[in-house]
Amino acid sequence: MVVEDSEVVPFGSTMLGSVVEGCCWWWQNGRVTTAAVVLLAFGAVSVKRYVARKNRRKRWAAVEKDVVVVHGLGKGRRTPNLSPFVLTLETYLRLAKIPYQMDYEEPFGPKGQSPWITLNGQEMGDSQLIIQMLGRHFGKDFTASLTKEQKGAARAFNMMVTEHLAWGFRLWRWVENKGRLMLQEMDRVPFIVRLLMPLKRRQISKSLYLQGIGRHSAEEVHDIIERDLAAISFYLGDKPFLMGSDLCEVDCALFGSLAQIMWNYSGSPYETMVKVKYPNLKEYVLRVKERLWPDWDQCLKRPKMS
Ligand SMILES: N[C@@H](CCC(=O)N[C@@H](CS)C(=O)NCC(=O)O)C(=O)O
Repeated sequence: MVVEDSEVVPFGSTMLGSVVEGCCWWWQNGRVTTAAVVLLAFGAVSVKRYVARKNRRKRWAAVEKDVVVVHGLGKGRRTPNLSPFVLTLETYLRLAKIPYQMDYEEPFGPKGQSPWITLNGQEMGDSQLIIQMLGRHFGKDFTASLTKEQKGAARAFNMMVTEHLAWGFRLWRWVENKGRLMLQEMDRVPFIVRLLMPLKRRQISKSLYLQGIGRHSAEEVHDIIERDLAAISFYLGDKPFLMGSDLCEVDCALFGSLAQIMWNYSGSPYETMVKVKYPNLKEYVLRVKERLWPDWDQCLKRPKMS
């Protein structure tokens, strides 16, 4: 078959042809320039971030002596913080009457977690280690008047809350609820946070699996966690606070976690456990809140997310 000249469309004049030609031109003439521009942009962003980081540190180091700067994740709509660990630390600072200020600009610190603090220019991570260090630094020990047996129980409950219950609660928040309620409870959700949610969920699911709790069915986990909550409820009984009539360090950890359940876990089985099945836990949370957080509502204002 003879093809008429007019039917032959030169490759270069088709859309695909133009793209291919453009790419060839770029490969021959432009790739070095493009690489240089990308490198320069990357370098400029890195320098800008480095300078901003240095300036923040200068600002935090210049804070008044013995005032703790707490770096944490942002506030929630119904709790001053959505992280049980940040809430624990803030509650402790209030109990110990240690002056502090919050910072939400850089939530992840030397251990890659939230919270962390700057005190007199020194940085430190992990809420429990921070509480121990602050206790020594400021000469505060709220367990001093407890018997050895009570001290043992306080330590055991503290570990149960921070190293066991916390995993169960995390599983509900990130896997069972897929982080949806948490996003709703944040006042402002930066686009980047939404974008990275699936990645974070996968990362947390992996850590839950490695820890072990992520290998159980949801029903099994609910049962395991209920046993913890029941144990705390039985031990608390009619006492105002976990170890008796006075607040101590373990109450901060317990409050930090249970407050999340009270206000940020609507519709979870844990909400029913705390509010209905073991109501002394709910009353306990309200009691601690009343004692240490008289300004709770003011602390919810102007939520700020990093
Ligand atoms: N043991 C730590 C746990 C802190 C923690 O798990 N923080 C969470 C926020 S609630 C976090 O930073 N997660 C990010 C991550 O681990 O990558 C503490 O007591 O401070």
